[in-house]
Amino acid sequence: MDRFDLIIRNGTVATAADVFVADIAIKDGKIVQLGTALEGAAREIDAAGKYVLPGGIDSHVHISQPSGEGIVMADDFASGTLSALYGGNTTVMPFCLQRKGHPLREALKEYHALAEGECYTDVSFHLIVNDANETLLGQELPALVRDGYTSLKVFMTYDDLRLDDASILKVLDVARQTKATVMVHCENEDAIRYLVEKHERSGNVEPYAHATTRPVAVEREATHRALTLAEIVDVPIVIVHVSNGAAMEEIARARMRGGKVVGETCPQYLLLTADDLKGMDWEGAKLVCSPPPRDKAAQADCWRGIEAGVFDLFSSDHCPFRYEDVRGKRNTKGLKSFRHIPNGIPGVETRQPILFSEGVMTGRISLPRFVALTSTNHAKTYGLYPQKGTIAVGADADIAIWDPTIKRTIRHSDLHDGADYTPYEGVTLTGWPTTVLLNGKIMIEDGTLVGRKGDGQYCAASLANSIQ
Ligand code: DUC
Ligand code: ZN
Ligand code: ZN
Repeated sequence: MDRFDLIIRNGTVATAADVFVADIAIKDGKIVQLGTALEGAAREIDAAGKYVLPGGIDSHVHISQPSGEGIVMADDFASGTLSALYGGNTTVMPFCLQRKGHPLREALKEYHALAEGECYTDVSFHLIVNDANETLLGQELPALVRDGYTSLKVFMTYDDLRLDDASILKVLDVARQTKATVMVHCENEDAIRYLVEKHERSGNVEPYAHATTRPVAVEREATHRALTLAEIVDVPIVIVHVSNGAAMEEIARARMRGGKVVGETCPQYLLLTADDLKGMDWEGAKLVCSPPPRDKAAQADCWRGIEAGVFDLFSSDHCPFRYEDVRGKRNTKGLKSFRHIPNGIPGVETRQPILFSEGVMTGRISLPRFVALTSTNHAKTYGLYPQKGTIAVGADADIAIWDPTIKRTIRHSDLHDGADYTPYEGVTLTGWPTTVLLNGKIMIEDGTLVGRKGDGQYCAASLANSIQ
């Protein structure tokens, strides 16, 4: 009888703290020993010359989320998690959306049913609070937090999703009492609506108008307001998908006042600009997401935020819609206005390779900082650490082995999501994950899928590791 199920030998192991050469021994899905010249496994993987990293955790993805009327998200749990796996991820965190007037438990039951037996990575759920009624706030949310749903998102934009400030204050208050983590989408809906109506009146309805009707000022103001509300309630807050330097400054200022703020940015704010939404007939719709990409200066600011620690999380905000599909980006409700283009772009598979190539390989960030931004901080922020997000004795054996020498050009035909395009077509990156283990099981081996649908499981979050 072998002592171990598997040894990963001689890899360069990186955690959020250290880089060291070691063997990793795995037994019953867990990491059980780190050392040199370990022996006694049924199987071995030679990782010499490779980086051995904690599996990526993408804590901001949208899968099978009900969208507007006639609109269908391009990924279900099978395609979304398969794409994530190929991108070196072992856990993703999608959002379970409350329907107005309905309990969250009802949506959760349906969401679990969609995920059950379908996943290639582990999953843990955030909640979206869409109807902050007394029953939800007083009874349902506290019980859900106890049951492992410890994070929730609120929106300051979108007519059918936004909460007003009074409701956000109530949600933050429940979060303070229950130690739940609140994520906020910061854009000022009234200002956006004013600009949208003005644009439409003047016949300015092309996809590029999506960017000009959601300028930096609407994000900056809402970011400031969300941070202020959290300060008043005295509770930590996560500002998601930050796109520019002005919103970053708000985060930095709130921290200087003593606020506990987690900042998140995404690949689109490093690689795309608003100009990419211009021209090409309706093709700009492919890049419509909110907040929109900005300009080169904002890209440089976001890089600075990644390097200097304004951002703790680098997530994809994978929110895929097909382009050649009236249920996707071509949905204009017969009016041909940017206003009806579903917001969101795919990116769960390319998130880590983009930051690895553009961040680590260029020397902008260290390997431990990469691990922190793509895995460890996600587990710590959302109650999955140290079971997930690190390479340590006792942790789940969720591991991605990266070959830093592979140079590959992104083509959507090589990706595994359910969309029909990638915003990053033609971008060449150096360094890709080649082998991925989930709970000790080899899922992808040298680029080939060997794991099965259903190998990924649901993981409840734990308040024991909450950021509060
Ligand atoms: N917010 C997100 O977080 N994702 C996609 C669309 C949106 O508005
Ligand atoms: Zn959002
Ligand atoms: Zn999102």
